[in-house]
Amino acid sequence: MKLPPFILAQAHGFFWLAALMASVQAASEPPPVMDAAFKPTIANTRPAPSPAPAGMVWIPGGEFSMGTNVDCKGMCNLAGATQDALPIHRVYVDAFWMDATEVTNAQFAKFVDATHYVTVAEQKPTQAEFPDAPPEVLVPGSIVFTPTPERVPLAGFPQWWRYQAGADWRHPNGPSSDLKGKEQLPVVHIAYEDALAYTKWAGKRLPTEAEWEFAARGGQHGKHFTWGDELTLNGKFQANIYQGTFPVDGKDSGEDGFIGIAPVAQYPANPYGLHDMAGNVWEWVSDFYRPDTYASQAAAADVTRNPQGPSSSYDPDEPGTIKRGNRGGSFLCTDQYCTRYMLGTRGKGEVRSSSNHMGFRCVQIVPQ
Ligand SMILES: [Ca+2]
Ligand SMILES: [Cu+2]
Repeated sequence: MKLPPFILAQAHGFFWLAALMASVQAASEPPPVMDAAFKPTIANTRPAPSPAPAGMVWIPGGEFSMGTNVDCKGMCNLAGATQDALPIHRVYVDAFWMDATEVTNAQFAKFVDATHYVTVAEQKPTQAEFPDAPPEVLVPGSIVFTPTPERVPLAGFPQWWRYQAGADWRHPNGPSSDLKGKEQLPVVHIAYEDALAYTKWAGKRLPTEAEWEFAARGGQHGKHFTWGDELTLNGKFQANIYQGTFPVDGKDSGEDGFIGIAPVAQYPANPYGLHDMAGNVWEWVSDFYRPDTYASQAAAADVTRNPQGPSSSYDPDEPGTIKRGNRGGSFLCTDQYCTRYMLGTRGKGEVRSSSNHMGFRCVQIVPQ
């Protein structure tokens, strides 16, 4: 019997996609622990050292309210989808530099030219890693968005992803695709260890989840978006997400200016000078994922200082997998289904999985 390729995709941790977008906790779960209201961000006042590292902007650090109480029951009909972002709690992070944009194909190519690094998607999966997979499906590849011919139910196992043999960062849609004209698009098909390898080569590191959210909020507090509380500003989209009937072929209207991934920095920066902290591609953060991280932090201290995340991961939707945080949402996010372009919402990714909406950006630490 020949098993369909998605069996491998599942083995690859594909369920993180389902988990990301499906309900996180049953509606019958008790309400979250006491949820303090948002309080103003108290940014550090230390001026930015100079010169700034190329392509990076200064994030002053400080104390802020982390999390979101956006009405998750109304969020794309996914009850409880943002329970893991509660309670809102106070966190302090030190100052750091952050890439103004997601890492581009051109930047990642320099890294690979210099190091001959081979990403996870380019490696043949081993029988040891996937003992139950038939040998013929153990081929290098990655997960690629595949629009459906017709409307499909936006629940259960997502039908708009396929495990594509030969898909990797150089071949974002499979072997016949390439990067011509895509130099300034964010690199995708990046697993966690791929992002980590790049950051080490660049003398940088991945942001923690708290650093990422502090930076995304741009010194403001309690907003749904960096630009305000409405999805559009003066009728104009401020991020590359998805408009039209999701995920039907030909139905992404591209009203925001882009169908599919956009080159970096096509939308106004947030107050700290960061582009695309909402939409375009998901970004890895360094923390292990647990849905109860915020509850633990809130219970342990009035202000959690420089949190590094829990010491191991746990995702009730997919126990036994190892997951790290993903932030910002992607060009496939839509208010019909998944609005994780909203500030404070959280995503998660199985560390050896990659897809054509998964990228990253780096931070660089300065002596405090
Ligand atoms: Ca778009
Ligand atoms: Cu989304």
